[in-house]
Amino acid sequence: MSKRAFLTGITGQDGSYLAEFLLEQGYEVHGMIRRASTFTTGRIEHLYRDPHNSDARLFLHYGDLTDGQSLTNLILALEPDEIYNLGAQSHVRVSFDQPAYTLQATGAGALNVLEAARQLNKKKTAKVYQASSSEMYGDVLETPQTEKTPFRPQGPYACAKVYAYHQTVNYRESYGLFAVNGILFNHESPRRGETFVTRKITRAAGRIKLGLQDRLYLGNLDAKRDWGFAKDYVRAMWLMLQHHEPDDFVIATGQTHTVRSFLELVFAKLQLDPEQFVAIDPRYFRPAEVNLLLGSAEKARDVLGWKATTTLNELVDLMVDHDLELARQECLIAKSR
Ligand code: NAP
Ligand code: F7E
Repeated sequence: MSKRAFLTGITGQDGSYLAEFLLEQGYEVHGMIRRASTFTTGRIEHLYRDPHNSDARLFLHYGDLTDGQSLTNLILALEPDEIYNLGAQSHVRVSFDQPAYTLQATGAGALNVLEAARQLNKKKTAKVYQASSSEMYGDVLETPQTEKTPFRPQGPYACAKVYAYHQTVNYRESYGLFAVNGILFNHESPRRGETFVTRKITRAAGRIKLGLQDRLYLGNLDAKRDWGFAKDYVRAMWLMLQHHEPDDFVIATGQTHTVRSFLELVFAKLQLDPEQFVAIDPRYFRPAEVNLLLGSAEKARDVLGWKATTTLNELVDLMVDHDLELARQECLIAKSR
């Protein structure tokens, strides 16, 4: 019989790649989605099958991480083998505007998932993956950052993730739950949300190239990030739940680059000069900045056999090609009007 996975955040970047990966592995996949006034399932539409069709292996259910009761009901009814908690208010800048909501969704939401898994555990063992973040290292206390580096969070999002991290360890140690933290460094893709810096840059560059836009406003260009490819990273999530014992792992490329060098790489690929099109807007600065992230994924390599396989240059190619094509489609639509 095929294994059953339950995902929160299935409509997000990682949720879509993980659902795709799990379906390829033969899993039955259940995703929780939020009710919204517009469709939010664009990233998983290509995976969705008619639920009345007996071949269907992807099922969607309404719920919300802040609604612990409905989440518990769902998990108890579905009895999944694996639970991936990818749902979160995941935008760092937004978390400064909505700290309490971020705590509810990103911090307490994770507790709701763990508590539901603990209740299910009385009947059936479910393994839990918690989407922890390099953002927890904040004002970093050592470089590169490893599983042993202490956290020094720099904003509401990071504080909420640190809470969720510790609860995951707590449920593992107190109740024997198979619960793991994947401490993932930034990972990007053509499916990355358009308000995160990499995608904001590739999307704008494609539009500028085709004359659809003439300016790109950014914030701090000096911040350094360890950027990998989301598709590589969801495999690591799955590997953590296949390991014989629950443990926490850093997932990173081991390379770091400034936002400025990412910008220059993208613009150079399209023969554009950033000086001509890019301006700084202080609205994009954060009350506290995380200046440098650089991860060591040595433990994941040694224990799980995982390592990043996509270079930054290849990642930029994937994103630029995708967003140039998107801009071409915009041009065609504009012409046909
Ligand atoms: P994302 O694209 O922003 O997706 C977030 C997902 O969470 C969406 O499906 C969103 O649903 C859902 N969500 C938000 N609030 C929710 C709530 N209250 N209840 C239920 N679902 C809710 O994020 P991502 O990049 O895929 O990241 C996945 C997870 O990894 C997140 O927890 C993020 O914090 C964490 N993480 C990401 C990175 C990274 O570099 N990408 C690195 C480390 C950790 P809607 O579609 O309805 O908004
Ligand atoms: O910012 C700078 C900004 O928003 C990266 C989330 O997935 O990764 C992500 O968080 C850097 C920061 O990602 C703009 O100040 C400059 O230094 O793309 P970002 P993030 O904050 O690192 C971590 C690991 C997560 O867990 C999060 O969920 O870029 N920056 N100018 C800008 N950032 C944005 N968004 N927009 C700008 O215009």
